[in-house]
Amino acid sequence: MTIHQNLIAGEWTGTTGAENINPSDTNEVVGLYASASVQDVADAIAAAKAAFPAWSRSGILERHAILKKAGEEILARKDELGALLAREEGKTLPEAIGETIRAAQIFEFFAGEALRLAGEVVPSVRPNIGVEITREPLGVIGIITPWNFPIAIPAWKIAPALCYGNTIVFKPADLVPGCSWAIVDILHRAGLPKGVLNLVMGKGSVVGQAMLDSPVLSGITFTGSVGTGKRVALSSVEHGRKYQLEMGGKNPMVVLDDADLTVAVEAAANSAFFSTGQRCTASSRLIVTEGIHDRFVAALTEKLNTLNVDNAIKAGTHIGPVVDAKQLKTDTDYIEIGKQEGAKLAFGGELVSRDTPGFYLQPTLFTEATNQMRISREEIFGPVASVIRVKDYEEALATANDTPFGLSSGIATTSLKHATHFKRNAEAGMVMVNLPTAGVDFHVPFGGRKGSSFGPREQGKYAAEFFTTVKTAYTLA
Ligand code: UN1
Repeated sequence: MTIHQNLIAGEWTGTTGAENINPSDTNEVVGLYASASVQDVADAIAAAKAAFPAWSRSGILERHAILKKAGEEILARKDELGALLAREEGKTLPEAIGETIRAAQIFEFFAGEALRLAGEVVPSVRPNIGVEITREPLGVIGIITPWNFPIAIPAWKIAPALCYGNTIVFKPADLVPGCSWAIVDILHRAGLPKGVLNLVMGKGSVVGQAMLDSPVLSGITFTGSVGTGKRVALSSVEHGRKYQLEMGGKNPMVVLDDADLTVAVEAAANSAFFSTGQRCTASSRLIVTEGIHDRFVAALTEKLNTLNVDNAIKAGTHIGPVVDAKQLKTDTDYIEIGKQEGAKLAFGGELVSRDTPGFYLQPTLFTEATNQMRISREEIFGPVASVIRVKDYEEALATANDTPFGLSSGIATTSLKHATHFKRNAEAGMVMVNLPTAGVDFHVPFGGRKGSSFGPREQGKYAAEFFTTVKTAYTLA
């Protein structure tokens, strides 16, 4: 099997690596991907540093053209890249193709942004002085991405980093290097000068750690676990660099008595179980007022009965496998914890076997849960959700906000009054009314509050906040 190599200073390199295994069929090796050493990371960082002066002053038309070309190629290859994504991560094929299209749209968006870079000219408070406020590229950016969005998250960090003139050392999750390798290959062939984008695949403990230890990086943008996020933060404080963290969620979906039951059930099922619940925007706390509680549970359970858990690339699969054995163990451990805590297992909870050997777990729903149980407080990151019964809207809102996290918060209601109040008072970075908590647009800010996120928002024009640094220049007329 040929090895997919790392890209360092414009050269493909690396002779040893690791197998990328398909979670829908553990007999299938999706590909062999190089593992970078600490020295490789040092070389990548040096290459990105050397490439920075020229790239940070590159013409906006050059940046526009490369980003546009990359977006076009990703879009043209959406079926092939979507299938690769489904095979390496376990998302269903339609979800995987959708995510690939989204990655293409992100490149297209930032291709446009490259042509819209602008500053401000304002008068000074002193006579005969002009003030210019401009944004300059930050420098060499470390990008560390998670396994659950193998193409969209790399796209939404790489595209703005390049658009605003930064150079990059990029470490994708070692579980899913395939789509990341493809994006880097596409950008390399689209004409990025050497050293502007460096790919270092491999383990967090080696590659990620070497990035955190580097005093050269001007910023690190990270999406992943709370534990690793903390280490990114601590190392960044030590080195005095900018950092941006997107971490966990324990997102609530409130269902009020006046909700349209079909809308509520669709939103809850999507939020909790699509993408196998492996989204930081997934909803795992369904907070339901007592007047609709029993009807909602009955309708949601009926819906869960219709969802097929199977091989991600098989037509008709609604929920793919869990990503690997370790995550599956976390999920099943939490199911046991939920039972021991006294929540009632209303649906699922069992492993299932299919034609191909994979990590298949039924969508799992608990009822009679309280917001104090561990299954309601800790992020599980699997197809496991619980229903928490509450008296009224006020208790629902208080329960929704009673969490260490604050990424996305949803409500199903037909009341304008409650929807309006919830939008204002939900302690979350994103609020969804009659919509799933997950599945966001690519052109508007993404991010959360409290333990979910730190630093400026990602995506859309708000991405400039992290990837640039502001300069204020005064000139005597
Ligand atoms: C989405 O819900 O569309 O890791 C995106 C995650 C998030 C992305 C969610 N950063 O799940």
